[in-house]
Amino acid sequence: MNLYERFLAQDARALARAITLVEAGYPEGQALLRRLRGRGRARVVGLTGSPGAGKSSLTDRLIEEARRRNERVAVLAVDPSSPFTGGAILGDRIRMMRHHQDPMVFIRSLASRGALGGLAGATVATLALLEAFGFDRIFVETVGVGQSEVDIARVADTTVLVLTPAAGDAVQAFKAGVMEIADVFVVNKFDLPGGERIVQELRTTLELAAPRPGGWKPPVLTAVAPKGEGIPELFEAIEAHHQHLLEHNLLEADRLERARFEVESVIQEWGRRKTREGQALIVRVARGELSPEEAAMELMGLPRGVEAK
Ligand SMILES: Nc1nc2c(ncn2[C@@H]2O[C@H](COP(=O)(O)OP(=O)(O)O)[C@@H](O)[C@H]2O)c(=O)[nH]1
Ligand SMILES: [Mg+2]
Repeated sequence: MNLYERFLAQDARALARAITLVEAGYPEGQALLRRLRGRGRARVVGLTGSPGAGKSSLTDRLIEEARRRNERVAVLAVDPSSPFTGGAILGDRIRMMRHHQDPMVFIRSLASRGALGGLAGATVATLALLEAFGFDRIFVETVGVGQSEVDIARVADTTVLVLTPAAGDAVQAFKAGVMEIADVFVVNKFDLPGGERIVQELRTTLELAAPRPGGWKPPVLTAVAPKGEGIPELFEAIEAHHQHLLEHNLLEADRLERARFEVESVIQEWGRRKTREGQALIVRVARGELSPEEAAMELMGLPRGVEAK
């Protein structure tokens, strides 16, 4: 059997191999993706927040909750901070280790920038593979508040922002504009002092925020991940948001946004590569001999005088 057939036959190793090919940007991966894209449909839940906020610990508990509901679950841990399989991802793996024995749970990390659309592109492509494989739910864990290279809110149906009582965490979120993009807020490490104050700050800020599509009111929840406290409530909030998307016909808009993000990622990565290759043109821009637009047109192989609109 070839890879495509093994994939369709539900061979988990074929899925892992397919992701590796896509992540590395090999044409074989692209070809496979083309045949599989559009199959299946999962509820995609993004978890974002500062390193150490408890995203992996929460995900571990959310997997448990999803399994209790008989869902087939995939987890994608994306680490934009390290080009190699670094410490953060190792920690993610350890925190979710107990699920590795469960054939209905698939855990995978991504850190490579090899794919055509960089790490962001690889993330969306991997989501397509996971959906095609038949997962009901996909959790995407990504580091970074706001400025993350993987703009999780644009690829997930529901975005969960994980905060902690640590001073400055919420302030940072307000600044980075994450307040506008998260659908559910959770103050994890609620066993530490200062939790109640953060919850109040968040609620006040959210009341003043601009209305959301369909009038969604983002809830602010609390959790103590290692003890499993607040997990059923968090899962319910994620489900309520999904229900809201369904009722207001917002899911299709999410998918359009994901496709737009993927195309943008390819263009961006392509631009980056071309710019690196076109050193001679860059030098001429620096000298004032060429305008940046002229250099860009040349790098893209477009005739001069044609403006990118
Ligand atoms: N006290 C406390 N510690 C927690 C809680 N959740 C996670 N941790 C710890 O915080 C550290 C970072 O957690 P992790 O899930 O790896 O965070 P991530 O970097 O956001 O994925 C680990 O040592 C966890 O055991 C919590 O609710 N309370
Ligand atoms: Mg983690």
